[in-house]
Amino acid sequence: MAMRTRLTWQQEKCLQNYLGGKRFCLLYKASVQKFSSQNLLCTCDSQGPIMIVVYSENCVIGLYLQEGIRGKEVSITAFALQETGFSLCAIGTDSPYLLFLIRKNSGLCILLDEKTVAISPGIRKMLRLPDHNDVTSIQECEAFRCDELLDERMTRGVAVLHSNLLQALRNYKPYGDLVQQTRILLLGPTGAGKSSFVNSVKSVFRGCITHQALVGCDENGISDKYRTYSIMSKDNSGPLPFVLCDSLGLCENAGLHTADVGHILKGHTPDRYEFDSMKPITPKHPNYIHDPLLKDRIHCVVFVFDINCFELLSCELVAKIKQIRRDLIKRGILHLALLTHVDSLDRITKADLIDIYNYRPVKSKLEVFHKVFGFALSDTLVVSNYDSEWQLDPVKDMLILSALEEILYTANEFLEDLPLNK
Ligand SMILES: Nc1nc2c(ncn2[C@@H]2O[C@H](COP(=O)(O)OP(=O)(O)OP(=O)(O)O)[C@@H](O)[C@H]2O)c(=O)[nH]1
Ligand SMILES: [Mg+2]
Repeated sequence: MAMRTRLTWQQEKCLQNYLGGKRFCLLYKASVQKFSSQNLLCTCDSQGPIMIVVYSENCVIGLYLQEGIRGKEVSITAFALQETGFSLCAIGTDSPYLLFLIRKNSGLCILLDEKTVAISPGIRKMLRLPDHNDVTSIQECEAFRCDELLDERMTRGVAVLHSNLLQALRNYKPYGDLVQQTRILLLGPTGAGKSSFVNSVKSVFRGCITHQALVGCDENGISDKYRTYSIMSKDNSGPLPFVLCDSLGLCENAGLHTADVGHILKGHTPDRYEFDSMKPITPKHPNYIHDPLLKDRIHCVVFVFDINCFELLSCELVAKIKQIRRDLIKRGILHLALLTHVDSLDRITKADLIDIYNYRPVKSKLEVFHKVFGFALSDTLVVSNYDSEWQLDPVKDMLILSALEEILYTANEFLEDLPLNK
């Protein structure tokens, strides 16, 4: 029967993060392989980095041995997981074998055969453990091999996917050559990451980080103009066949006017139009596009939300967004949702980003999002925008490109579905 760890999912995630992106493979479990130091040491010998975890009634105490269990001295880090949090302390170098023997002046000693762990007052203090007893009884002990979360095979897989996506998007063409560029409108609450998504897409195609669209934090919103962004490909072969349209954020009372959304959708709003939250654009505006063509219209709308904050939006704003969505449905305009800031989810690691749609907290966020806004799970995309990075990251790129691929194919479905006489 396969052994299962006693670590909870949260504890495992916490350790993964604190120990620098590790994946744990359970090698030894005292209740299965006997409470025997000999058994533990034989099982873990020469296996690479090792984590030993002992479970007592009140807390989980552990040791991390970066150089693993071998015949020579290795550096040892102790940690404690308690309800109040995580604490870590380096306890110096020692032979891993000596950790299991009683010694004078030793800081920490696991007496597995006696089912006890002895911890000196100094180390107890650093680990923020209660100091009423130096010896703690052990209920269970487990030892894990610590593998890199992003191993070579995964990194290679990401690189292949990344280059396939980039190629697919470079070959993308608007359906039936009806337009030269499909137009994607980004709508969403202030600070959701609309302009950052524009920058992220630009960065991926350009091959370096760019900050063309202004981003930042301001409760009144950063973007105040309607901006349409073409994306240049790295080889200077001209603009890519899609345009990202960035807008003023949606707010309860101020922000983008609902009537302005209608004007943008129909193609009346010119690039760089300065929004007025109180007054939507009128045909009297000098740059108003009076007879918009199919190329001026919006072919797909993307509602952008911060994955950490959509549950905190006011009822008024949720109602406003739902109203815009109903309007889109009435007009037959296809739309998707894009959840940003996924990198800021508690305890998320780079490896979780690779398989983000199967990452447990994201799955539950998507279900809540579906309940609040009614988007189908398959119409809800997840990205981590470039925020403060200076270098591209293949994993982030992969998420941005897969979201973009979905968006562009949705725009093509809209074009394909247009009545022929239009
Ligand atoms: N960590 C992280 N930060 C992000 C992400 N997307 C955006 N940000 C940050 O969130 C803040 C708001 O992002 P913007 O792109 O300006 O948001 P916006 O939707 O354009 O906001 P307005 O123009 O004000 O409506 C900025 O500080 C960004 O750097 C993301 O995916 N992850
Ligand atoms: Mg913006």
